[in-house]
Amino acid sequence: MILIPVLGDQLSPSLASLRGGPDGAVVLMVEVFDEATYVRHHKKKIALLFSAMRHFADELRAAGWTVDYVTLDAAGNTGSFTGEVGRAMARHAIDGVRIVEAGEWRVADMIDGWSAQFGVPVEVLPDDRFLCSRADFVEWASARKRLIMEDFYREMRKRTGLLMSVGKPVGNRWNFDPENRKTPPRGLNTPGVATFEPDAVTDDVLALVAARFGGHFGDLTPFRFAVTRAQALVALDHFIEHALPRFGDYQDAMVAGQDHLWHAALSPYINCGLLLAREVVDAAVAAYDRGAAPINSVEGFVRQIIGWREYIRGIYWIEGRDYTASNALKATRDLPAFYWTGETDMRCMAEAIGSTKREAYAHHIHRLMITGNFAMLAGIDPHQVHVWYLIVYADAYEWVEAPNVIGMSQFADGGRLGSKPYAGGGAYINRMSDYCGKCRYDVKQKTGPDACPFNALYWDFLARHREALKDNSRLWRMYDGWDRLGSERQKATRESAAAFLATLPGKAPEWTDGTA
Ligand code: FAD
Ligand code: DLZ
Ligand code: SF4
Repeated sequence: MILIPVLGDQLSPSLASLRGGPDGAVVLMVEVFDEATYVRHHKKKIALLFSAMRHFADELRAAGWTVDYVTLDAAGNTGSFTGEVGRAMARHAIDGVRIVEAGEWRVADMIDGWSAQFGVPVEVLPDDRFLCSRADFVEWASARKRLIMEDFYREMRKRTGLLMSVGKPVGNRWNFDPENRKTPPRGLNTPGVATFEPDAVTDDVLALVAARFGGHFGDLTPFRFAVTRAQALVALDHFIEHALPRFGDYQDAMVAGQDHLWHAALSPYINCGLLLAREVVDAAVAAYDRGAAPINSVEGFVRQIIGWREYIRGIYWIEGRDYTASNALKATRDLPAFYWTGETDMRCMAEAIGSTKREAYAHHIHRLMITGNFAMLAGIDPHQVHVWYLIVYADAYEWVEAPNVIGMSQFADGGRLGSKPYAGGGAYINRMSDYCGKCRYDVKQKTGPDACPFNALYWDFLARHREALKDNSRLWRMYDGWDRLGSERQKATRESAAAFLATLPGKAPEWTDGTA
C-alpha cells in the first residue's frame, strides 16, 4: 500500500500526489510539535494551519480517500514528520511513499532520508502549484549574470500569456508602477478583508493552541481566518470585488489603524494551498477583462504573484541551505524587545508591530519600509530578523520569508536579490503615511533626542557601509547628499544615531531561542 504524506502547506485538492482521486492509498496528515516549534510561530498561524489541516482531512475523506490524521495530543505522537511516517508504516503495511516536494530545505532533507530509513521507495513529485518549476527557474537563471525580477516577470508573462495580447503586453507597457505611488486622501473607506466565524473544529484547535502554545507570540483571538478552500474562495472574491480596483493606487500607502488597506491578505491561504496562485491571478485578469478593475491594479497584482512570488521561490532554492546565515553587512545588534511588544514611541513601528501581533499579518510596506528598514538601519543581526519574520506572520514559510528578509529587506546577501538596500528615512515614511503627525518624534528634525530616529539612522547606515556600497550606482545620489551635509552636520548626525542606538532595549530571548 502507498502512503501519501500531505504537509501542512499542501492543502490543495489538486495536489500532484492526490491527482487522479482515491486509489487505495492512505493519506497521512500529522500535527507535530517540531513543526510548531522549530521557531515558536505566532499562535494564530498554528491555529490556522491545524484548523485548515483538520478541515482538509474531512474534505479528503468525503471525496473517498482513506485519511490517517494524527492530532497533536494523540497517544504516541512522536512530534516529528519522520517519527510519524515511521509509525504510519507500521500501522498500514506500506510498501511505498508518494509525496510532493517540501517547501524548504529542512523538510526536504528529512524526506531524502526516508527511503534508506524505512526501506521503501519514496517518490517525490514536483510542486506544480507554482507556475515556474525549480528546474525551469535554474535554466532561466543559468543563462544570466544578474537575476533581475523584472526580466523574470516578463518571461513569465510571455510563458503564461497573462495580460498579453498578440505577443505584446496589454496596455503596451509591462509595468504600471509609476501610477502606483499615491498617498490616500483622508477619510477614504478601506474595504477590509473577508472574515469567518470559528466553527466547532476551529474552536477545538483554538483551545489546543491556547493550552499548548500559549507562551508564543501574538493574539490568538479574535480568530477570523478562512480555514477551508470554500471560505478562502470567498476571501478571494471579496478582494477582487472590493479591493483590487484600488490595489495599485495605494499599494505603498500606510494609514494609522488600517491593517490591510487595499491589500489582498491572501498570502496565508495561497501559501498553505487553500488557494492556487494561478486561480488568483486568473480572477484578477478576469476582473480587468470585464472592466471591473483598471490595468495599473491588475498588472501590479499579477506581478506580485507570477513575478515576485515565483522569483523569490526560485532564488530560495538556488541560494541553498546557508542563505539564512548570510550577513554581508556584518550586523550584530540584538533584535530589540519592542519587536515583540510593539511598545515603542516610534509610531510607525508601533503600528506595524501592532498589526503583526493582532493579525499575524502586516502589508508589504510595513514589512519592508518600517520593521525591515529599521532593523537594517539599526544594524540588527539579520539572522535574528529572519527568525522574527518566520515566527510572526501567518504566511511565513522559509522559502518565501528568507529571500524577502535576508535579501530584499536586510541586504544581508550583499545584493544578490536586490540591486540596492531598501533604506528610507523619516521623509519617506511621512510621505507614504499619516503616522508622523501624532508621533512623539519630529520627522522634520534631523538630529537630537526629539528628531525622528529614522533620519539620523538612515545617514549613519550609509556612512557606516560606504566601503561596501560606494560602487553601487543607484546610491551615488545619496552619497552625494551625505557629502554635501558637511563635516559638522555629519558629526552631529552620527552622534545622534549613536545616542539613539544606545537607548535600544535588548532582545527578549524567550521568543527567539526556538525552544518550546
Ligand atoms: P498583496 O500586497 O495583496 O500582494 C498580493 C500577493 O502577492 C501576496 O498575497 C503574495 O502572494 C504575493 N507577493 C507580493 N509580494 C511578494 C513577495 N515579495 N514575495 C512573495 N510573494 C509576494 N510573503 C509571504 O508570503 N510570506 C512571508 O513570510 C513574507 N515575508 C516577507 C518579509 C519581508 C521583510 C518582506 C519585505 C516581504 C515579505 N513577504 C512575504 C512578501 C509580502 O510582503 C507578502 O506576501 C504580502 O505582504 C502578503 O500580504 P497580501 O496578501 O495582502 O499581499
Ligand atoms: C507551519 C506548520 C505548523 C505550525 N505545523 C504543522 C504541522 O503540525 N504539520 C504539518 O504537516 N505542517 C505544519 N506546518 C507546515 C510545515 O512546517 C510545512 O509544511 C513545512 O515547512 C514544509 O514546507
Ligand atoms: Fe516613524 Fe519618525 Fe514618523 Fe515617528 S516621526 S512615525 S518614528 S517616521
